[in-house]
Amino acid sequence: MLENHLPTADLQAIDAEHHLHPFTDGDALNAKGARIIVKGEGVFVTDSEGHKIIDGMAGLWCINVGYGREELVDAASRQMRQLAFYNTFFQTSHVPALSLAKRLSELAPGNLNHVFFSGSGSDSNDTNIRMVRQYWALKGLPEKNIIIGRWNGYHGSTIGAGSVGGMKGIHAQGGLPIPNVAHIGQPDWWSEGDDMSPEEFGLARARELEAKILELGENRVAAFIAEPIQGAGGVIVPPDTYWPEIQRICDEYEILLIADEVICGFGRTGNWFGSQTVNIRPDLMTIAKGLTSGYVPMGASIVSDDVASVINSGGEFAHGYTYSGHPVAAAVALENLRILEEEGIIDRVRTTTAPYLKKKWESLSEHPMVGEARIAGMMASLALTPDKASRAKFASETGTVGYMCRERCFNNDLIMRHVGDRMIISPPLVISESEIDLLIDRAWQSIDETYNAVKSQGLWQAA
Ligand code: PXG
Repeated sequence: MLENHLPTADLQAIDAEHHLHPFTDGDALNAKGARIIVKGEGVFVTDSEGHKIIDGMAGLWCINVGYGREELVDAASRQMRQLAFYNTFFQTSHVPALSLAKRLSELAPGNLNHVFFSGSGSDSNDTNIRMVRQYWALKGLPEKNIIIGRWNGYHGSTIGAGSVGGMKGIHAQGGLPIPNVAHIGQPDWWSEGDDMSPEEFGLARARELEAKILELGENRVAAFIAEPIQGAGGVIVPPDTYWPEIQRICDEYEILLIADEVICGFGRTGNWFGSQTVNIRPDLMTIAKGLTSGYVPMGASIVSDDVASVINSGGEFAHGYTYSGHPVAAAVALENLRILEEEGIIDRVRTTTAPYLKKKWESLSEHPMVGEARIAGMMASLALTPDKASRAKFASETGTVGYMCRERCFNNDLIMRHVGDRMIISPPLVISESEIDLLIDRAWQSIDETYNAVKSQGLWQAA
């Protein structure tokens, strides 16, 4: 193999010396050494030792059109030559940003016709927090400022986004949550549904929103934020009863609905947006990741005619980012959207590859250690369990078995992540049927190796 880099050990030493990693136990990683990824092609990445790994996570839920797309490279370089940067603050605009805003308005459902650009999903959710509060303030209701999120929901890790998210580990560090944020339970039937049917549980969890609104007062609640299908929380696909009831409650109590589409957007669930898959009518949508297929950073909020007209009528909205609508990012996004559309990638996901993956993925539940196998389009999860019938958790600390499985996947050249003792995938949308077969073979082998290790290490015990 041709190498254009230092030996792995040297790269790891530099990384350990100077690079602080996100969401990482630094000392533990530095003792072990990071795996260094040097190349991406299609649905595969290659590490510095030459292992070709199938990327079951699409980078980080983002590389929807796959690695190595020359069209995106060309779009970026063309735009850099033409106009590498200009801002959109002081009464100026530029062709890539306005064109992308128009295109997103066409693609987004309903009356979502206005786009506020940012650099990431976290930024966009911070924008949303400020925008919904400003919306109600401009309508003369400044007290209607509480945002309700969900425990185990993920909306990013800035102070605002981390606050409306429901990850307790994030709240525990750095003085979160901000004031006027509340949380309700997640629709995770497998772990929390007890003796209810999934349908009953879906309704019960949706009605927690109503109860919370009544507890806080309708005049205090600005918005509800949720992912159509939770991603980072473990690919939690809600029961069918959940979303219709949430939509009813938002309508009835005049609560703005923020659909966080950072993962679900741009084809992940087999439609352009997860909101279409679960059939909801959000007032604001958060997007990032698949917007540019991760080639360059970009996020945005797509908001309704009503939200935009209220915000526009209120004088200056004192908010924005240097890179709001960055021309290079916008040019790449436009090209990425063209590829998704013209190659029929989302249609193929919906009609062909997602159904194929579903059949294969659900077959993994024949393994003795796999409880439920859940899937929506191209995002899927497995609950690992020592007892399927009772949906038992392992007696070991949560995540012990999941981590063992993740490590075995990595050794078997498959990137499959764990969230606690759930295994999750979210492959590039361009994955082919034969690549799905490879992914599933490696997943089964890794689960089986984990199972043998769990048994031999005395971990096959229910909590
Ligand atoms: N909303 C959702 C639904 C996300 O999944 C964000 C917002 C924040 O986006 P940025 O661009 O600020 O990271 C995300 C990000 C994981 C993992 O471990 C998931 C995300 C980010 C990092 C790790 O699954 N999602």
